[in-house]
Amino acid sequence: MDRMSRFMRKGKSLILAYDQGLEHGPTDFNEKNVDPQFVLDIAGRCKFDAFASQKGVAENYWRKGGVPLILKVNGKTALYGGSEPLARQNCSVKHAWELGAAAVGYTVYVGSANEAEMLAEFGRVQEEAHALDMAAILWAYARGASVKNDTSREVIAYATRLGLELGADAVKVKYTGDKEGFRWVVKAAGRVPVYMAGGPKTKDEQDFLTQVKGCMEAGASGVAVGRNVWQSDNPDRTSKRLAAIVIDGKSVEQAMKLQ
Ligand code: FBP
Repeated sequence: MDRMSRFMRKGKSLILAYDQGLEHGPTDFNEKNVDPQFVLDIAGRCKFDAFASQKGVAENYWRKGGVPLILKVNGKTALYGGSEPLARQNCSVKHAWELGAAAVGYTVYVGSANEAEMLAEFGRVQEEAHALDMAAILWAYARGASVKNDTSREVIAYATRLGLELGADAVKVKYTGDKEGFRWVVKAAGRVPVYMAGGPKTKDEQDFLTQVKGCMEAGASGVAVGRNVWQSDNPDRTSKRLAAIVIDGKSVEQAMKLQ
């Protein structure tokens, strides 16, 4: 089995991200989704292709044999107030492998004054992951004072290109906001699958699904989303609609009819 087929269906992936407890803190959570079990249950029940979390959540809640795990091996908090983010490794690739993860995830803040450290660290993580037959997924987010527009087509295409240059098995980026721009973003990654990150929950679910449809039509290989699913009033219905668009290629109108 090749590294990516562990969490791809019909060449696409629907990934549920739940590392926001570290990245943003509990401010993203309510009484229900503050409980990792609530979110892990959505991932299993709604047949997500993978669940992405930090190691503590995985060690305490995730079990082998369920939804495949993508273990984030670096991260930082939102309490850091400076403009040049740095997220250092906090978990070894070997530990991710021992836990049973199918892949490791690593964030590089492209354009940050600290990017060199993250680029070097990702280089090691990628080699270690491949030696253990695990995929290495790059979260490539443009950040820092030098980055004027973090969702411009040029900047995001640079981020996906890094996925190819650095040997990532997939690269996850923010949406440019337009299908045409995202086509270039996908093209810049060559053969490396591109996933769209969700972002804050939209007021209207249809707006979110329209973004997802736009990135899929532009050639993306899936989405890795969190808040738009587990903050939804009806996470099961949102997940079903997402899968219809991402995996089955349905239109937004067709997806919105699903209950
Ligand atoms: P969301 O769909 O909730 O935005 O999650 C995607 C994600 O990449 C998470 O894995 C991560 O915690 C978060 O976005 C980081 O977002 P940001 O760096 O923009 O605060």
